[in-house]
Amino acid sequence: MDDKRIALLTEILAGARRVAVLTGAGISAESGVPTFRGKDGLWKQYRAETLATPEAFERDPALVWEWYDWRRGLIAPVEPNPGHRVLAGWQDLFEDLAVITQNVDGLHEKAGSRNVVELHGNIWKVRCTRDHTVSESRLTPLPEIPPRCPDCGALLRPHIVWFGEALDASLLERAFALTEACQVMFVIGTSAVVQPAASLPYAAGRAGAKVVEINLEPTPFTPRADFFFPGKAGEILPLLDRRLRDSLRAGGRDAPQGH
Ligand code: BJW
Repeated sequence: MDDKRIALLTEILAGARRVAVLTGAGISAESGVPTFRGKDGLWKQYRAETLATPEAFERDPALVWEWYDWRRGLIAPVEPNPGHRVLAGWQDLFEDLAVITQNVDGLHEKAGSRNVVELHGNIWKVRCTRDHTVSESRLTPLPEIPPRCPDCGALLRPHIVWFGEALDASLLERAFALTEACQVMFVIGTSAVVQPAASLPYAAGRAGAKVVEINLEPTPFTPRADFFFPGKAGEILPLLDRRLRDSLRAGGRDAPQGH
C-alpha cells in the first residue's frame, strides 16, 4: 500500500476527535457471513423480491422465515474479525466514534462497539405484526416456522428493513447527524448502492469530512473518496491501526488530540 497516503491519513486521524464509520456486508465477509451482491453474494442464489420485501412476507411468510432461520443458524457461531475489533478499539482513541451499520448480524456489538446505529435492523430481533412490539429472539433453529407472538398469537416478522420499507426515522436522523458532525468518515465493505445509506458518504464529504473507503473493489462512491484502500477490511484496518498507534506513541500521545 502507498506509504505516503497512509502517513497522510494517519496524520489526519491523529488530529481527529469525531469519526463515523459506515459499514456494509463486506466487513463481515471475513467472519464467514455472505455478502449480498457480487459473485458469491446471497442475491446470486436467492431473488431479493421473493425474500426481502413486505410483499414476499405477505405472500409466503414460511418461505421468508425459512431463509432467515437458515441465515440465523449461519451467523450464530460466527465471531467478529480483526476489522470489527479494530473499530471497537478505536472507541478509546477518539472522543466520538460511531459505527453506522447496514449489517443485521450484530457483530460490531459482539466485538465490543458500543455506539452502533443499526440502519437495517437486527437478525436477532423479531417484531409482532399486530402491535409492532420488538423483542429479542436468539433461538436457532426456530421451534416453529413461521413464529408467532407469544402474547397475542399474531405472526412475528424479522426486525429487518426490507426493500421499499422506510428506515426508522430516528435512527436515520442520528446517522445523518453523526455523518455531518464527523471529521473523518470510513466507508467499509459496502457496495454503496442501497439508499438511503448510500447517501451518507456524500453528505459527509459535503459537510467537510475526509472520507476513507475500504473495499475489495471500487464502488460508485470511489471517485468522491479522499482515500481509497483496495483490499480486505480485516487486513487494512489492522494496518491503519498499527500505524496510527505508532504515530501517536512517537508524538508522545496515547490518544488523538482533543482528548
Ligand atoms: C469487502 C470484503 C472485504 C467484500 N473487505 N470489502 C432507485 C434509486 C434509488 C433508490 C431506489 C431505487 N429503487 C429502489 C430504491 C430504494 C431501495 C434501494 O436503494 N434500492 C437500490 C438497490 C437501487 N431502498 C430501499 O428500499 C430502502 N427503503 C427506502 O428507500 O424507503 C423509502 C420509503 C420512504 C418512506 C416510506 C416508505 C419507503 C430500504 C433498503 C433496505 C435494504 N435491505 C437489505 C436487505 C435486508 C434483508 C436482510 O438482510 O435480511 O439490506 S438489502 C441488502 O443491501 C441489505 C444490506 O444492508 C444492503 C446493503 O448491502 P451492502 O452491505 O452494501 O452489501 P453488498 O453485498 O452490496 O456489498 C458488499 C461490499 O463489500 C462489496 O462492495 C464488496 O466488494 C465488499 N467486500 N468482502 C472489504 N473482506
